[in-house]
Amino acid sequence: MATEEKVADHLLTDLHVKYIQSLDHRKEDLEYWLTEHLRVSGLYWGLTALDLMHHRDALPRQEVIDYVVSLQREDGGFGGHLHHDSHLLYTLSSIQILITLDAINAIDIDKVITYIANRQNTDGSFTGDVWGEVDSRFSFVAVAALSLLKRLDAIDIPKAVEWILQCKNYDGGFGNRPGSESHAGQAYCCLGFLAIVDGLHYVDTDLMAWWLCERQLKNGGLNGRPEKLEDVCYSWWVLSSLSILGRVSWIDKEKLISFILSAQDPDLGGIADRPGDMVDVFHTVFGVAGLSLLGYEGLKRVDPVYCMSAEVIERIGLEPKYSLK
Ligand code: GRG
Repeated sequence: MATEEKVADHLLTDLHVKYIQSLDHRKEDLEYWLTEHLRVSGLYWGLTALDLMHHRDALPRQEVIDYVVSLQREDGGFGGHLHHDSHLLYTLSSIQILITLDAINAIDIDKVITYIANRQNTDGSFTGDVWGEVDSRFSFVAVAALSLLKRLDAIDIPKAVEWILQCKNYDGGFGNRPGSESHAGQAYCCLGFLAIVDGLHYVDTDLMAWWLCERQLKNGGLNGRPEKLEDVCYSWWVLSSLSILGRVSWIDKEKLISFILSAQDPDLGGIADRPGDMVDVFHTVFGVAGLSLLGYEGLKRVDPVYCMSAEVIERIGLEPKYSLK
């Protein structure tokens, strides 16, 4: 846990690498078992943080590939861990890991495309799994995964756009369903979705960027919606959205950098939601990715839509379709 007395003023890369490497060996921690259902997303967060810090090889490549391949189910989707049911969230994480490791051909790609396409409803929305929860997160996840696999043709894009636009609110933000409150996590999903399908012209850029930059609090941290606490993960959800809109300059970068750095554990590595709290790999990746968007020295450039290193996105030949100002 970070202490108030000891606050790091730079990114503790070596400690973060060791912290991420240690995560698969913490079987005595209750948290290890409580997070089993999202293990593959944890792996994607850890690998992405390592990649951005130039340490992609700090995890055993072949072991990671074999594990991810073993998660593909008969329906073509991926579960969060061995023998878990398929879900779109874990399907995207699996694809992101395999593409980062240049091993996407290790899986049955046609089957995964069928799984994703089957998640689309007739109104254009997507369910996360066969049980039917609908959320704008799942629309983003579907198009992100299909575009990484170059198979956007597998779904009805105009219908998907029509549904996402119903999630847009009068304040410029987006909710998780039509009529739901604007939230920064959904801003990222809906903007990322629109960037991928060439639909950013549907957004009132200045109105939305204003709502997003109002998320910065006096201590430099960002919150996810009005009257809420700051949290390091919004350094990603808010900043990636501002980056897609070309408006990162609308927030105070130095104050945000200091806030993220102050949430590091100066002894054991990892980044927490806010200074003094316990670290976890979710806040570690989104802290590091946020710093990358802020141009923090020594980090690889992150792609603001896919949350993977820009180098990987370029390697697979995807053109950035958003402003990177
Ligand atoms: C490829 C990076 C990537 C993501 C995949 C799953 C997903 C797509 C996006 C999630 C977007 C989202 C909804 C993020 C918010 C996560 C979060 C911290 C939710 C907490 O919500 P509340 O209501 O917190 O508990 P607040 O801060 O509003 O009090």
